Parts: sequence; structure tokens; C-alpha cells
Amino acid sequence: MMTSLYEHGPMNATLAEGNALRDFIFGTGGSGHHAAMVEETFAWIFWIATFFFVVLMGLTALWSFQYKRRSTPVALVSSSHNTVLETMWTVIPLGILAVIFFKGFQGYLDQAVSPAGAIEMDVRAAKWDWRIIYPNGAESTERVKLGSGKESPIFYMPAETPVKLKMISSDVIHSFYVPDFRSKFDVMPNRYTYYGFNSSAIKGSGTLTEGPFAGTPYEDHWLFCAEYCGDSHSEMAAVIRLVPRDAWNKIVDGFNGAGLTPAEKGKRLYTIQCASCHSVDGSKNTGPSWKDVFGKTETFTDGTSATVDEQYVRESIYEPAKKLVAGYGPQMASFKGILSEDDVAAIIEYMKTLSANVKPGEGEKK
Ligand code: HEC
Ligand SMILES: [Cu+2]
Repeated sequence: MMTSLYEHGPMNATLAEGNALRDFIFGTGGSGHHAAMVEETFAWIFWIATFFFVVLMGLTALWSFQYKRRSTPVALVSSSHNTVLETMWTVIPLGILAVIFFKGFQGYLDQAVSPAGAIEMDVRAAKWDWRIIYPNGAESTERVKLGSGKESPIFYMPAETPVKLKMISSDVIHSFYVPDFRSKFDVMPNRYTYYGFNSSAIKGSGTLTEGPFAGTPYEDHWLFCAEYCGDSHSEMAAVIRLVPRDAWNKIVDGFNGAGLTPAEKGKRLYTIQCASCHSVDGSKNTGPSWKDVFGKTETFTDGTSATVDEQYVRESIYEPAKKLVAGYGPQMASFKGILSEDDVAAIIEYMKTLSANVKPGEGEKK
């Protein structure tokens, strides 16, 4: 189990080891088949640029010395035109740029078009959480603590498997960025974007030590948001954990949450979608804490007030901007179309368990 974003060491490399330049530029830890492609293209561009830098700077230095103004300032007549030279310095760079373009385009298409037979998963981005919905509809409930104390999800992915991610945002533009995969894809509101890759084999960064899958080898890769999306953008992180395909099937089945009570289901939803802005311990975050909120009298920015009851909570989830709690801004996006009535009911039950305003037994779901 990782403890902190900052303490965590480099992820293990899957590409040729011992390339000092590559390691210097990218760090180690490339994973997935795109990483090698991106690094290769980058190396090409790097060496072409280095070559021209050396040639141009060398000639500049040489000629400024050679043609330095000496005692007899006689201006030489320079030829106005050299067709051969001009054709060459047009055609050769054009060819080089065309090669760079095609290599880059090929790499882009390879990521945007998913490999055949890929397992499809949904990625949902919202300020400031990543969610991955597995093919069985389940979501990960495992969390890793970042250096700031924020808990971020651990997404399980099958190793050596083609994977297709269908991504959408429910608010602003985010960007799905996995440095180890050398890939970055925008995640937009109102439009699906796709990112496909063949996951690497596990090179063994460790074995799970806890839970029913103890002993399973795994390998972790950080996921970040690479599009500035507001206050907690820098904490919009998650861990992508590769595990063997058969273990993945079982782990993901274990996430489906069958047999939970409404309050437990509400807690799950809270952990996955609300915890980045709402605490349950009374501390103020981007949004108000949920501790003791149910049943209390809330005051709004327009000076009015209301009791926090079921009706109000439902409205706050579906139309958060309608009543703004005094002291807070309109940061929360609507969960209409994202949370069902059942989900909202479950969250209400969970909020009741957090509030001293609800007497034990009162209002409990029978
Ligand atoms: C991006 C940050 C953010 C996220 C994520 C978020 N909220 Fe909020 N929420 C806020 C802010 C800010 C307020 C206060 C302003 C307002 O009333 O809209 C608020 C207010 C609320 C209120 C009213 C609380 C009160 O004290 O009166 C409820 C209920 C609520 N949110 C539920 C949810 C639920 C349920 C989720 C997850 C499904 C969620 N929120 C996710 C930011 C967020
Ligand atoms: Cu973001």
C-alpha cells in the first residue's frame, strides 16, 4: 500500500533499461505499448534538433570570426540568389517535418483508435475526482492517501490486455494523463473521447499484502489531471493498478456492492463522488461538512434559511445553484443524470447517520 504521492518511488520500467538520456528526460517507468512509441518519436526530434543546433551555432561562431570586420572595410557584393541552395533548404526540412508529422500522427491514431477486442471501461471526470466504471457497472472503493491527506481512488486494470476507455466530464475540461503511459487525452463535457492501449505485463513492483487477494502481483501508475480545472486540480489524481487478468475479474466482481444497506450504499457514493469537497468530520472544505447537517437550519447567501430535510438535500444534489449555503461559492455541479433517485435516497440515508440532529432509530430506513 502506498502512503504518499511524494514518498512514492519511481514505477518500474518496462522498456529497455540503461538508456541514460531516456531516463534523464522521461524518468524510468514507461508502461504500455505507447510509451515506447512516444519515447522513440521524442528521441528522433531530440536528435534532429540537436544536430541542427550544433551545425547552426557552429557555423554562426565560425563565420562571425572568419568574416569579422578587419582594418579594410570593403563591403563584399553578396549574391542575391542561389536556386540550388534555396531549393535544398526548403525541400530537406519539409521532408524532415513530414516524417515527424507522420510519426506523431501515427502515434496519436494508435491511442485514439482502441485495439481490437478491447475491454471497455467508462471514465468520468468531475471536479475533482476521477471515476472508472468497470464493465460490470462496479466502481473501485479502494483509496490511496495523497501527501495532502486527500484520498484518491485505486483503479484496477488487467495486465497484458487491450483496454478501451470511454471518457466524459460532467463539468469542465479535464485531461486524462498517465505519465508512465506517456499519454494525455482531453476529457470534455458533452462529448466522449476515447483512449485505447495494450497494457504491459507486470514487472513486479510488489504483491498485494492485504485482503482476499493478498499475494497477487501488481504494478502501479499515477493518473493525473493535466488540464487546470479549479481549486483542487492538483489533487485530481488516482492510481492505475495493473494486476493479472484473472485476478482483475475477481477483484472487480468484489466491487459491485451487492447486499449493501441504503446508508452503506450512500457512503460508497459519497467516497467516490462527494468526498473531494465535503468532509464528514465537521471540517470545512470546498463545500460544507456533512457532519450534523441533516436536520439543522441552513442559511443561504440571499439571507433566507431552510431546514436540511430530504427535499432540500435532493434539490441540493440536482440543482446545487438554487440555494447557496452562506460562505460558499457555486462550485458544485449538478448530479442530474449522474445520480439516480435511488442513489439520492441512499445518500440521504447516509447523511442521517452522520447527524446528531437525527435521533437513533428516527427516520431510519425500515
Ligand atoms: C466540486 C466540489 C463539490 C462536489 C464534488 C460536491 N459538492 Fe456538494 N456542495 C459544494 C459546495 C461549494 C456547496 C455549498 C454551495 C451550495 O449550496 O451549492 C455544496 C453543497 C451541498 C449540499 C448542501 C449542504 C448544506 O450544508 O446545506 C448538499 C446536500 C450537497 N452539496 C451534496 C453533495 C453530494 C451528494 C455530492 C456527491 C454526489 C456533492 N455534494 C459533491 C461542492 C461540491
Ligand atoms: Cu481536472
